[in-house]
Amino acid sequence: MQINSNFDSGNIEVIDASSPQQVLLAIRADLNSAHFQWFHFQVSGLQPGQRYGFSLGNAGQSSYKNAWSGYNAVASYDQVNWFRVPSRFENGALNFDIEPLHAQIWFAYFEPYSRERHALLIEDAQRLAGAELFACGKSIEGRPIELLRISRNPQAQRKIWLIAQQHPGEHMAEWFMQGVIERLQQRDDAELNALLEQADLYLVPNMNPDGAFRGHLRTNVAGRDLNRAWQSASEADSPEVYFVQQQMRAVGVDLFLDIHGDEEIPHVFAAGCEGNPGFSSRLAALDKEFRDQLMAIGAEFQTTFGYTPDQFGQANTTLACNAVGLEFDCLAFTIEMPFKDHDDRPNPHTGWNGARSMQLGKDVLSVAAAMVGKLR
Ligand code: GEM
Ligand code: ZN
Repeated sequence: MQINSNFDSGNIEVIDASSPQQVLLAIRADLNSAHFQWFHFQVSGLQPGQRYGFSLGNAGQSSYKNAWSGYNAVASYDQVNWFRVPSRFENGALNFDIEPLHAQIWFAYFEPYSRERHALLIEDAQRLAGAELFACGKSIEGRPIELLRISRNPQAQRKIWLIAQQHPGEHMAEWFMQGVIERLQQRDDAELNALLEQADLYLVPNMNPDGAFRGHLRTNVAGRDLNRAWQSASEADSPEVYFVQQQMRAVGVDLFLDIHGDEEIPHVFAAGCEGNPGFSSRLAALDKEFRDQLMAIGAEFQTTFGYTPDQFGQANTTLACNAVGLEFDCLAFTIEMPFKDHDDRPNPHTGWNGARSMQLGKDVLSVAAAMVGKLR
């Protein structure tokens, strides 16, 4: 049996693989950071039908150690079809067993979104969705931070921004963006065409390519949490945020969505910028309407569970949602998808996954279309 994680978004360290029924593993921390939770590794040389047991022994010291209860690991024999493997968090370790159907299998914290798939997405956006590569920043390790613009009407007044995967382990975020870009390829979509009559879309499908490639959970390679860098971004240690902020200031923002994943809460939800000092009754009404509209169209979304709303004036403005909402006096959300499942409509076989993330991206465009005329 061989265990490998030396690949795009791979993360595992083998502690002791001498016993196939109790393979002892550990998750590696993000570079220059203590954060860890994301794992992704390949096991080959398996005997189909024999039972194998895997134990992530340091799960209890991970960034969100309470998130392992109720969590089931994802697995795939082909890296396309991913399914959940019953997992147990016990004695500080995440344990799961399998009697594999094939000689090799991949395990991950969530359905991975690869750099190869990202490159294809950027290509399809330009070739099939009419996007232009409006600008391109660079991560610390020199990977591109693509800013795509979809502009179908030169007179369009509104600027709608979506950025994704500031936290590199939250792979559901770029799946969401693939849903957005797939829908933009539909030219007979009346709702979408109405949106694009009034607004240009600015999309950053992946804010943290270095962290995604390295199998990080939370930070870039300088160890910075990009979603705490929006008041102090620098070209040295957070060029990813620095670049996007520059572009936002040049273009303007009328609606901002920051796409994330959440380790603990088994539901899809949104966090707004209600704690901002400038959070007016206008923005409060738009915030409520956005949520109500997303529920009304039957999206996998809910408003019962989520983060505790910030008290007025208590927002942490180092976060993108709050920083952008404040600076541009605009409607702004952090959109959160679960690493577990959306328990309002559970799917025990897959849990929350890439396809459901994509559908949410498509649904959010419908709400943007319904609200574009009210953003200012
Ligand atoms: C979260 S955003 C946290 C927002 N909290 C409140 N109370 N609004 C983060 O960056 O910690 C997003 C995420 O990591 O998914
Ligand atoms: Zn996040």
